[in-house]
Amino acid sequence: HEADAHRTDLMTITRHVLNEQTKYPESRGDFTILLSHIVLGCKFVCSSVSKAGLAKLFGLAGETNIQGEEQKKLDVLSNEVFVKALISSGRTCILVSEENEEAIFVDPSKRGRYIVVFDPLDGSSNIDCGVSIGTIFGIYLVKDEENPTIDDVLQAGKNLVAAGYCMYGSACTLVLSTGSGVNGFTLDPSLGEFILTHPNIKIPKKGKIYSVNEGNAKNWDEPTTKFVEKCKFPTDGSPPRSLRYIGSMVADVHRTLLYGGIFLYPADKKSPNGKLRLLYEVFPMSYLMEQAGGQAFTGKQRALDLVPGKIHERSPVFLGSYDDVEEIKTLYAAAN
Ligand code: AHM
Ligand code: MG
Repeated sequence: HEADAHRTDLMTITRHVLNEQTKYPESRGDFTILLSHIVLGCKFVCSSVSKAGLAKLFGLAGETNIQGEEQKKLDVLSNEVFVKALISSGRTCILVSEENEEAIFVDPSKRGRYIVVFDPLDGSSNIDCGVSIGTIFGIYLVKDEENPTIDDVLQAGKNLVAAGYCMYGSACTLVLSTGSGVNGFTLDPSLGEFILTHPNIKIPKKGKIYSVNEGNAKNWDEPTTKFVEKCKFPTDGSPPRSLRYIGSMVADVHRTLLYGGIFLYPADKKSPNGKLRLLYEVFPMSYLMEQAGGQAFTGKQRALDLVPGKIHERSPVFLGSYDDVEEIKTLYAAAN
């Protein structure tokens, strides 16, 4: 009976967000409109990614097509689609993309209240072998809509009003938080709609998996080295943990969120700030982790407390199950 209700009473992402927004009587539907443009970008990328293997055959990327136009690489194309969709929503004022060196200030005629920071296609080194990749995004509000400045973007992660990612994997999954928990939606390709499939995601308090690029171990600091050593050779009688590392942040974080565990991209001697970017990688994922009951730590502080000094700033990050992140915090506290 209940299953039947689910089949006929579909909770789409738009319906879900509209429901959430009724909590705010002053809401004007702007956020819902903004989100529908982000969703459009995700659907476009999803469809392109699924055809990536056919690119050579049909000249979809990196080649000249029949009309003699140079075809664009998937990450460049995805970026263009997101930028255009976000501007045309009429709800944004500043955009920061991993693909653009400078922030984009939206023309006053199309301006709105929201700032969107995003990585249109993260993990793009995985495209050619068909491994999961994703889009990551965070949303802030501008202080003064008439006068947006770069300082509006350089806000602490805790000021985000929403964050999410879309994973182009065995299914296309969009995970979103607007500040009251985390929900997961799966694209039904026959409907072209994201349907609520993972309501109110909570990360297990403690996990059995760690996820890190161990090829960098030679250059790690002591707390990271000790933590990973403990994962492999526990001294408290617990069984060793499993290692899973895809090298695609969205996929590694998605698994961590659903199964529990910890994802690490630490600092090392060669990259003292780690690799991942604060605004559109570390912040959105940290926000989702906290909203799901987990934690995110930089090695020095709560990740969401950081205030970026520049838009493409990097930071080390340790995020995932509450207890697992607590362990790494203890190791850093002992080292200082
Ligand atoms: P990218 O933005 O150039 O794709 O790099 C980000 C990716 C993340 O998805 C992933 O977590 C990380 O790089 C993996 O890095 P590494 O290959 O050093 O392990
Ligand atoms: Mg990236």
